[in-house]
Amino acid sequence: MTTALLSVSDKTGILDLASALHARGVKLLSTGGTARLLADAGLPVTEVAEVTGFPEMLDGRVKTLHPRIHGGLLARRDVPAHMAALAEHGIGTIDLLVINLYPFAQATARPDCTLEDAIENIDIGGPAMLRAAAKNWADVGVVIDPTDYPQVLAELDAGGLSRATKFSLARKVYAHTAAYDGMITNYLSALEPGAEERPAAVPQRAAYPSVYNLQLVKTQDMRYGENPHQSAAFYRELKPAAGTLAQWVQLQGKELSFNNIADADAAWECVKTFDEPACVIVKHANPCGVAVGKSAVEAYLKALKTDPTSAYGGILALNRPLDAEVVAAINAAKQFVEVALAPAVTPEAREMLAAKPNLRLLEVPLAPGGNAMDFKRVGGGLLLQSADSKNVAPAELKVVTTLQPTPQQMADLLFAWKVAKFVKSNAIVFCGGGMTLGVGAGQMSRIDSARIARIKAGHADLSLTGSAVASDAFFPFRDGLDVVIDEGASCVIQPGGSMRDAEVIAAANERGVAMVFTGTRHFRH
Ligand code: 93A
Repeated sequence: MTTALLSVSDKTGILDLASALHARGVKLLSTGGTARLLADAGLPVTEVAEVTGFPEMLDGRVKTLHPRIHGGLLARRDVPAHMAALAEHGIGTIDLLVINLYPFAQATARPDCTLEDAIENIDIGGPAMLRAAAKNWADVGVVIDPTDYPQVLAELDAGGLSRATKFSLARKVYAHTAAYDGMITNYLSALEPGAEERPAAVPQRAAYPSVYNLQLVKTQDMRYGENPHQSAAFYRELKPAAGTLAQWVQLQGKELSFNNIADADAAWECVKTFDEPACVIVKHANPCGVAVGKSAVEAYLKALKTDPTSAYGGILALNRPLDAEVVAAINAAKQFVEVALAPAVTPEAREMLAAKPNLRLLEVPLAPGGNAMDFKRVGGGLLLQSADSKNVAPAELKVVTTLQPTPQQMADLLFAWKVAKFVKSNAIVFCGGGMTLGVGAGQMSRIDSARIARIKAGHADLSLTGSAVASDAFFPFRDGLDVVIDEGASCVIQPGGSMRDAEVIAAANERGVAMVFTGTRHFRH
């Protein structure tokens, strides 16, 4: 008979699994809390304490740490001496292990978590059993992820778990225990200095953000990285945050490349920030056209107008369903699209896009939220910061000039400000009528970004006269402001906060433009 040991902190779904195992003739072993739950539901269950001959002790710190458990997990069924040792000591094999660990992440996420709480939430016996079972993967199925329950049951019905399944379950285990120990390490090293000297029952705060929730699984090897001589893979978070790109479903097209994913992310993060129908076209990590409209197609046509040359081969994101009208507009414009992504693609649009087998088409669930953390690799280390999820609130806006922006100008300024956040610094973005008119990105000088934005508007036959302009960071001198006004800006939005704000405000007043401060900077590197 197959024996399963079930020991779970999060008991969601465990009763269903236990009943299903019982119905298939599997003998159930379990630790205290889990055993009680199964027994209360009328399932026959043997407590681990009965097997070990020891009660759970030391407040539960020692439950399963015993040769009668670890022998049953670690004995190789194909080594006669192992089986003889089990027989000699009256130890039964354990063939299936279902575990989820003490909730260390949830416990330490609570603001009132003390060092003592954190320490008591470090699971010892669970990881020991997991590592034992995963080491003996050929003989023991080991399950940590409830989404694997159905497959395990199906394979049991078909005669037993396959080697491939057991191996893949074991691989998941080591990723899991490594991440679990990693989050303990991160928690302890992020504590404020001297935490060990304070009473353990005093809530402890992290001195800096911790990466401890990051659990990654490799989902895709790529043909190459940013360049063909680089190798690359995509690692997806085990639980990506709502609204993030990683939840994409690819409907058609070639495999996504490294640059496709990076650019799709930039486009998605930007398009998500708009409530009204919006379209963002990205090239090399920068938006080369952003627009809002009454419909997806209107937004697309406006976004394309900003810089049709750069848009060729770009990544196109919509925050509304991609429909037949948008596809017809793409076809009419003869725009070559590398990747298109939207919360949904209508059946007509899918049919039309099937004629473009190279176009990678993605559906990404649109939901509020996003990444909590942002990372940047540097030589020998990792820079970690909370994500730039700040959206300026109306109360934070300060008109600093004698001239007040009109409601239309204010709408254009806020649109430009949203876009500037997604343009590499130094960012200068000219907008008007719900679309970008010129985007100057990634220059070492703000003045050059302004000039480039003007040049781009010229190429697209767009006039900057009367436009609204956003600058991702303050103007350190009046010269940058003078350039954008020379190019045609009638109103400006910027963080403010320069030593020479007075000089810059005086310049705006002198030249008769309205200027708004946001108090927030949006550098993006
Ligand atoms: O305190 S422990 O590290 N010592 C153990 O021997 C042990 N064995 C299983 N924690 C241990 N567990 C964990 O108990 C499991 O990983 C699981 O998270 C939890 C289930 O306990 P219960 O069934 O009593 O609710």
